[in-house]
Formats: sequence, structure tokens, C-alpha cells
Amino acid sequence: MSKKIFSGVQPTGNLHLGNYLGAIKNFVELNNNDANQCIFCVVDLHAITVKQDPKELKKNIRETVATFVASGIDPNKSIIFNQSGVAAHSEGAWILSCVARMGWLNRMTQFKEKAGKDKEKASIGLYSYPVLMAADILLYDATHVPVGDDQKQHLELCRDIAQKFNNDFDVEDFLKAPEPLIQKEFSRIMSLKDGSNKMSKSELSDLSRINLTDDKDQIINKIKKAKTDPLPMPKDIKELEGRLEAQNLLGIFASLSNSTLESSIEKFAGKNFSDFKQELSKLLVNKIMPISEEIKKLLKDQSYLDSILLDGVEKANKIASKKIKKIKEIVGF
Ligand code: AQP
Repeated sequence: MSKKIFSGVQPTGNLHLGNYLGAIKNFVELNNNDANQCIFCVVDLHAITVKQDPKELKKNIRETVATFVASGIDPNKSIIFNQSGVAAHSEGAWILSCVARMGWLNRMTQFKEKAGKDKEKASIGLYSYPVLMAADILLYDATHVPVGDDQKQHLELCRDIAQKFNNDFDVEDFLKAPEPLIQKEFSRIMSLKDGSNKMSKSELSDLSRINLTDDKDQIINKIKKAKTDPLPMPKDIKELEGRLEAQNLLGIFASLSNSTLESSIEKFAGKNFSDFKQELSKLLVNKIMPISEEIKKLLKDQSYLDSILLDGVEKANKIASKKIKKIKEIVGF
């Protein structure tokens, strides 16, 4: 069946292994299937929900495009564009924010995590972020949205918003409720320093993540310093229980080598962490270095990266402007 794919990545710098294994690797597979229509968005409107340095933001937008292309997304097959280039996203978000309910947004765990203790000081944008995300997806009638496990709740909200809009305005199936595409295993990669926290761009310690632009020595050093526990490598799944850091590192190994957790456990059963870490570093260097080198090469050609975005904005605008026109008519404007 042909799928209409939409997904986004925030240009907030430090794209990492979690973004790659949780989302971008999946984007590439979807891009490679000719039956799919794929749209991959650099969600710069989402990025400004927390303070950004304008110069850094511009640089990070290009770096996100370079990462998409370096990872294997073909800009001639998939639409790659930046969100702020298509006005329908902001317009759609406003209209849908009048459909979404406060009670629904109050349940969103990502806001609670990102706002932290002092939520009074968080931006309104950070709170209403999932409504903008719903507009992003619904404007393109996306059938499937590939995301990491952390975005599951936002997608459920998107489905609720679509359904309420259709009910409120008596337009059955006008906004299409999308399906999440979340990998069954390894859909949440955790910090190298704390197995209970997700690997994240905004984490202060660079040692907590493998960046997609890291070089060989950085990768080896980060894996060497990654937190483990004093026990030897587990012999079976049961021995892995409650050992968050070991689970994460073995999960990364399994995901990168396209194998199962069970077979990765078997491979290193009873060995020392240092032996396993050496193998993991080798695998990471093999997989990440070609992407990292390609990103660096692409970043030298800014006009090429800008031309990808310009072309993508034009194509995305054609689709989104038609949908927002209909939305406005339905609402009564
Ligand atoms: N640790 C992760 N494991 C698996 N998937 C992940 N994703 C992010 N972190 C992990 C997935 O990557 C896609 C793009 O994410 P994003 O850049 O839009 O925002 P995010 O989820 O907020 O990512 P970060 O790294 O945590 O950024 P900051 O620190 O800026 O908030 C999404 O599909 C996401 O699920």
C-alpha cells in the first residue's frame, strides 16, 4: 500500500544517535520505497519554543538538511523543506489550537519534562507545540508518521484533534488521523551517562550522546566513558533486567548491526564490558563516520543545501496551501 509519510526534526543542533536510530534511519528506508510519498520537515518553528541564537539556528537548519541527505534521503525523491517557509503551518496551528482542549495538552509529558519545575517561565509555544505538530501532519493528509517512542503521545493527540475537527464541523474524514510508525525495538535511545534519561540534543554534557558529526576519536572516547555497572556482560535477557545502561548499549549494538537483542547478548555473554565496548566503538565508527564525513562535505556547499530547501518549500506549499484554503472555508472564513 502506498503511504504518505510526514515527519520532522528540530534544528536545535547536535543531531545524535537517538535521532538517527529512532527516526532518520527509518526515514531513509521509507524514502527508498518507491511506493511512498515522503515529506521530511526541518521544524524550525518548533525549535524556537525554547530560546535560540538566530545565527546558530540558521546554521542548524542547514546542518539538519545535510544530515538528512548524508544519511541517505534523496531530495529528488522526498520533499525536504523548512516549516517556517510554508505559512499554512502557523495558520493551521492557530485554527487547531481553537479545537484542541486545555485538558488534552495538560496531559502531555514532554511539556512537563522540558518545562521542568518552573513551568510558569516556559513559553506558550512550548505548551502548544503538539498542536503545531498536528497541523504539520494534517496539512499533508499524512497516513504514517515515523517517530521515536517519545513522540507517541503527541501523535495520539493529533488523532484526537483531527477527529474533533471533523465532528465539530461535520466533515467526516476531512482531516486524516495518521498512524505512528514507531520501531518495535530500540525506539528510545538513552543517555550514555544515565540510562534513565533519553539521549538528547539539549543535554549539557556532550559525553551523554554520540553526535552524527563526531569523529572516530570522539566516538571511541565517549563509548569508553559510557556508564556501565560492575557486573559482567549478561548471559541472557533475565540478567539484563534493571541494568539500564547495559540495556541501552546492547540495544544500540543490536540496532546498528540489524540484529536482535538476544543474539547481541549471546555474542558478548560473560565477557567484560571493555571487550564489548571495543566492538561497539568499531561498529559505531563504521556506521557513523561515513555520515559524519558526508555532513561535513555537504556543509561546505551552503548554496546546494539552500536550494534543496527552496525547492522543498515550493513543493510543500503547493500541497499545504490547498488544504489550509479548505480548512478556512470549513471554519467559515
Ligand atoms: N533518544 C532518542 N531515541 C529515539 N528517538 C529519538 N528522537 C529524539 N531523541 C530520541 C526522535 O528523533 C526525532 C526528532 O526529534 P526532535 O529533534 O524533533 O526533538 P526531540 O525529540 O525533542 O529530540 P531531542 O534530541 O530530545 O532534542 P531536544 O534536546 O532539543 O529536545 C523524533 O522523531 C524523536 O522521536
